[in-house]
Amino acid sequence: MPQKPIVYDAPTPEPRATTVEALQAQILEKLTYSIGKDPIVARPHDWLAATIYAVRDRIMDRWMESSRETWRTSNKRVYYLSLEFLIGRLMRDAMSNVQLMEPVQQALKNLNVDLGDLINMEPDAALGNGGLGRLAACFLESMSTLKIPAYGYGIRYVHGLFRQEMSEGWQVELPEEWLAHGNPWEFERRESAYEVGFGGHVEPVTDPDGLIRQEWRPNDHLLAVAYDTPIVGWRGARVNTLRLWSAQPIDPILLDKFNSGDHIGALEESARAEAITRVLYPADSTPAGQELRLRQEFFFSSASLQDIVRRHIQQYGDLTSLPDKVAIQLNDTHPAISVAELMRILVDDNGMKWADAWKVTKGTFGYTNHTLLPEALESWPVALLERLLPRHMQIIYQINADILGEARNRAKFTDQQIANVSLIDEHGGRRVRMGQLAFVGSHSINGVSALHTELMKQTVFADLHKLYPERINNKTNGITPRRWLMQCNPGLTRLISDRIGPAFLDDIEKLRGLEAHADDPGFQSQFAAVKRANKERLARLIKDRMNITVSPEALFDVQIKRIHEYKRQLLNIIQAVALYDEIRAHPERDWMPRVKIFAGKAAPSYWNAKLIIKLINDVARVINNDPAVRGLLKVVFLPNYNVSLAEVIVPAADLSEQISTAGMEASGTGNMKFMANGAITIGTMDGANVEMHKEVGADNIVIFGLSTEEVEDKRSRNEVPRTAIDSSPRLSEALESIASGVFSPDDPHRYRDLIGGLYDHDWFMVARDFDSYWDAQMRVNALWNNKPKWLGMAIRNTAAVGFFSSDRTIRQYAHDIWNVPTA
Ligand code: 26V
Repeated sequence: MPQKPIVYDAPTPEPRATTVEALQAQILEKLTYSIGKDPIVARPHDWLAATIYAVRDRIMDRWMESSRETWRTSNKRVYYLSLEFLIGRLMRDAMSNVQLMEPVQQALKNLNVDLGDLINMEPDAALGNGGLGRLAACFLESMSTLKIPAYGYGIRYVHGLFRQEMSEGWQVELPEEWLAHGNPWEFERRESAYEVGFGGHVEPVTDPDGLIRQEWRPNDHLLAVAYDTPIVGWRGARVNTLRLWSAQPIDPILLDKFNSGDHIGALEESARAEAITRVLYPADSTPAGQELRLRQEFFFSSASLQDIVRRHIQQYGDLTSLPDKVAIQLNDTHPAISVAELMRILVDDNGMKWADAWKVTKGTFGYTNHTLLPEALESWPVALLERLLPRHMQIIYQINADILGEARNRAKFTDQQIANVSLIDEHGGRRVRMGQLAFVGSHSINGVSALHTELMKQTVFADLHKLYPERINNKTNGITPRRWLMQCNPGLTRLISDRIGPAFLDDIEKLRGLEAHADDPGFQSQFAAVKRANKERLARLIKDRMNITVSPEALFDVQIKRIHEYKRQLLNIIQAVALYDEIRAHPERDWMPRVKIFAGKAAPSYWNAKLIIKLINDVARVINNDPAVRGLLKVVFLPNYNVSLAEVIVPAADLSEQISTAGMEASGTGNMKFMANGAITIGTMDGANVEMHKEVGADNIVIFGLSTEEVEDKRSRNEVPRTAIDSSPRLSEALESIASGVFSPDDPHRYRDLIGGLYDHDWFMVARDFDSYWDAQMRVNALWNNKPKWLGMAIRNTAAVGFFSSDRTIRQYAHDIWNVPTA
């Protein structure tokens, strides 16, 4: 029988007042009684913590009400399982979403504290690598905004993504200490702790009623302890929970070992347990089968499923109704082992029949794919899975037998097709393909842009798509307009509101109303003034951090994202070199000043990506210090790219570089952030750029380069890049200067192999897209020189961004995949 939660009908506390006076008094109270600091000696950190506590209190009431409501109404819950949540700072987001920015600012001012200073001191929670993790964070905020009862489940990494520093232009990685001063946003929930097992063996046991079932007896256990963070929706619509798991030894004081005198052994054991949640893996150049990574994946999947199942049983009593009341979304394949774990829970722990359990499993899971790059598709050696998760390996074999049977008998697949849909990759050492596992265990498999979804059907999942043609669907990514427009660009938000009214704050598609004002000179000059102020702020940051002077008059040409060969920062920096040559060769021409701004981290083991960072810095040093350039071109690489830095750079950008090799960027979401903030995109027909082109119109975006089909064609014909290079004197000259050491006199051969790759295979089509890119950049120059034209385009970009709101994306997930209502 369902165990209803205890009905508590005694009074609950009065909601906290939100007046300036109340806030001021409470910040002081928190400082004194929660932090234990006299305001006279309080440090900025203490004020930050006190302010967060005061804001947090005002979120608690809504948090509890949200959860009470879900219990009361028996509404379906959505669980978003993700190994990454790149949430960044939370204070401004929370304050802004519950309309507390102004009273808190005033309250602090009365206390002689500057809110802006505090905002900038909050550590940036970098529990993710890039787009996939940031998407998860935007989705959480949209789910709260749309009043969907939802939980994010992930890992509470002690160290988020590494901190990047520069040493003579090379990236060096340092540990990120985001928890050093504690984390006032999180609540440790010791009562929500689960055991997670590893290793051991499987034993058949006979039930009292004579049925034989398998029982997994792990030989290694640890504890998953929950830490909860509130996620506030726009106007406090709802507050959902981000629940992150931390690993601890089962017996935190390891009594047995201590009592037997083995103090060191006890400490070793606890360090070993805690190691699981110590670091986030930086998406590496090869996802080598690190055992610890697999342990992380199972650890958080198992803890999350136990939590979900416990809550469901508590409310509904049995597990057959799981798909009606629970939707679990797998963010990429990282939680894909959940498919086998849920089967184990249903069949082994709850005695459900295999076929029924499989129905429940498929009805519950949805899987989102985020990349087609073969080297990024996860697979684990069978031997490793067998050792770490012996029962799950058996279950995977059983699932595979069922699927292959279906493929052979129902679909009449050939041997090659059978091999393609198999969960086991038999080439060179047997491995379990996590993409295939996630696919067959889900009722919905989605890509993240229209193009990417089409390519999924044609490539990685072609045969699975033939077997299950109704499963693949598209959900084009989105970004939350709260963080990426309203909070990071209050100037633009105010301007828009003054012009078309505030309705767009609640319905972002209303931004379309701006189109009517795009060519209005008065509005254009106000728009330009906002951009100018944002550029001045970024110019100050560049001066402070890099001691480089850039003029806010110049075109700010920005490429900020993970450094990867397919994203082609190399193409961008080669264009800078060619421009440098051209400016010196033709000083008489009417050049317009341009600043190329780069930021991004490279995976520590990804040599070419790190070399590209070094190249950008080498080129920057030469160009920035050459008097012949007369300041017409500057190159800046800003270290330690993260969410907070993006929030300063994006509103200041004029030109957004989205120049991946066609077919390789699943979606991109940075592209959407720039669009919202009135930057013009220079980009390839890749990922979501294709849909941006459609939404904003061909006249308001600068497109160049090979199409997906052309890239595919050149690759399949093994076409040599030589001709593209030889026929372009501009490109040849730039490549020769880089390869011969013009920018690296201390080590003239530094870039020989990097550039050699372009002559040899040019897998990413840098050489073959160069001329087209150059021409596109010259079109950008012409547009920039026509200010009314440029501003009209920029405004039309903001006006057309509505479709790329994560509210739209989440509505589609809710409607098509999760079957839950939205506000
Ligand atoms: C991972 C790896 C790891 C090993 C080698 C190279 C490589 C290349 C890419 C990746 C990314 C894996 C998944 C991912 O982060 N995808 C990103 O997801 C975003 C949100 O859907 C999307 O906007 C980006 O286009 C996509 O790259």
